[in-house]
Amino acid sequence: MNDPVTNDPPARRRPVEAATALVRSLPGRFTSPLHSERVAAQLGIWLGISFTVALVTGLISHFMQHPPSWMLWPSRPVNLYRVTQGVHVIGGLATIPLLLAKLWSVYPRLWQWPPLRSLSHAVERGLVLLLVGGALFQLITGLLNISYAYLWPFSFPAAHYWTSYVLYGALLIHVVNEWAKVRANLWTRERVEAPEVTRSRRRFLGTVAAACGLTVLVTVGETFAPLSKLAVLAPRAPDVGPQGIPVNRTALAAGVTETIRRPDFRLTVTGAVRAELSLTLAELTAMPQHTVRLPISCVEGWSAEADWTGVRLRDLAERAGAAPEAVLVVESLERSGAYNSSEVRAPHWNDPLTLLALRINGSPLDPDHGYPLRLIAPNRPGVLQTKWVTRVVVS
Ligand SMILES: Nc1nc2c(c(=O)[nH]1)N[C@H]1C(S)=C(S)[C@@H](COP(=O)(O)O)O[C@H]1N2
Ligand SMILES: [Mo]
Repeated sequence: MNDPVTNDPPARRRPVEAATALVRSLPGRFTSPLHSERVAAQLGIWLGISFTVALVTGLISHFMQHPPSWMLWPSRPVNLYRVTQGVHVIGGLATIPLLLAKLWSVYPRLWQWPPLRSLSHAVERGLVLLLVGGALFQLITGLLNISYAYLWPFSFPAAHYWTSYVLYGALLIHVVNEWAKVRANLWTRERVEAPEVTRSRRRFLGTVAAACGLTVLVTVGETFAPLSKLAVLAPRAPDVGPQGIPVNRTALAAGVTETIRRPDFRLTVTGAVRAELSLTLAELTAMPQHTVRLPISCVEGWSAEADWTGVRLRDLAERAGAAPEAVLVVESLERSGAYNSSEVRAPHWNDPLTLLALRINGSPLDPDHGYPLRLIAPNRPGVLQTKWVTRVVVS
């Protein structure tokens, strides 16, 4: 029949109609029982847990590195940051297979027809877009960042931090929106499922769990030494590097190969002190030496333990007459670079485990580990364990 208005022959409208019909029929084509609300709800619960853990451990890391003035992080337990950051990074990696499985289980809904039914439907879909985009952004940039592939012009920590709020906000609203489905699928018993559907659902979820477990198994050795041989996918092995400890920034990259060897090297303690100190290496070595076993716990998830020997930061601060609640800024010979100084607040510098170390595992520090002097403190991100230390400013 020709168009009643234009009297055009029907062939002219056919491509549009055919496309509409195709898209309309798409959801019906995804016949796998794994594209079900039940699978989506089960994976959703696990994703909700893992994103919550990532948010909490991520905020711990952020606020340890950028504490507001009233916030005082404890220096114990010694391994706390090592654990929270290991959980953050390795848990994040294990979330990748989980997220892919979830996206696969729900992707037929991308072809919902009509795409937007109402304003509230549009808002709901926009929210899902934000959720999926945010989750992919966090996991992909996080993975690239720990692999040292900085493929973007922005600051990763800032982007990762702010995106986490957007993502978690979208996640909370999503959970509220979907809660009825979760309850209907997971907590009400009257739903009967054909036995073969149950079997294939369990097999699928088992495969996803195995993929997550395998991800942990081949990376956890970067912080858990007994499994270091299995850490084939970890960007850093905990025992590969000069003196058996990994290095991120070398002395060469930091531009300090000349300055660290200058015979006029001094450690100065200055600022709000009774008596400024200016100490040679020989004078530092003549002070009481202490040996502590502490890890370097990098924000990238790897960590490595060593025996460090040197002078207590507390002894230096007391000798200079710093107030017990003072804030110390430890400065490096490295001229530029985001990590060339770090703040040490009272709980950390008063801890007898906090040293300016001269030796690692019995030998003088390798230039790449901070020769002649480096900061090492308990429960502290690696980025704050300043290497090539030359000055302590008290305020
Ligand atoms: N001056 C300075 N100190 C620094 C860094 C840096 O770039 N410059 N990197 C930090 C980071 S990110 C880590 S994880 C540790 C690593 O110490 P290591 O190289 O001895 O293992 O050093 C920290 N100290
Ligand atoms: Mo680091």
